[in-house]
Amino acid sequence: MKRIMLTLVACASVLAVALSTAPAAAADPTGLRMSSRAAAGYEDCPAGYSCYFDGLNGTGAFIYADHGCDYYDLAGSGWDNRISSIYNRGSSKVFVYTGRGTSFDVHGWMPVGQRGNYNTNDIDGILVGC
Ligand SMILES: [Ca+2]
Repeated sequence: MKRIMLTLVACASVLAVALSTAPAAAADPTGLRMSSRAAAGYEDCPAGYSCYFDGLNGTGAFIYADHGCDYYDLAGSGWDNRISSIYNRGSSKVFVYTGRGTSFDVHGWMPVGQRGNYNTNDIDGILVGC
């Protein structure tokens, strides 16, 4: 019985550590995660995610995506025409689009590990590559 109790305590400790290291996030209608705090710089983008910031140089409110093979339409999310900088800390190339429906264009892309400004505030959608 004592051994079982020790195992349970050990498991609870591991779970507590895992929960405390997860990035703070709230659900967002686009399927992207929305940070609960503003970023002070690119380094606030969690490792393994691609991050999209309202401000230049990785500052301000930001949203992030943790998996590839998904297109995120920003309509109705509060993030349409708002992204000003990107840091791709994920594992696949990221593409950003303007327009939607049957008329949209690739506005640019961000290779893995790269970051930079998109100071046009005209991004309507994000494709995280596979
Ligand atoms: Ca902006």
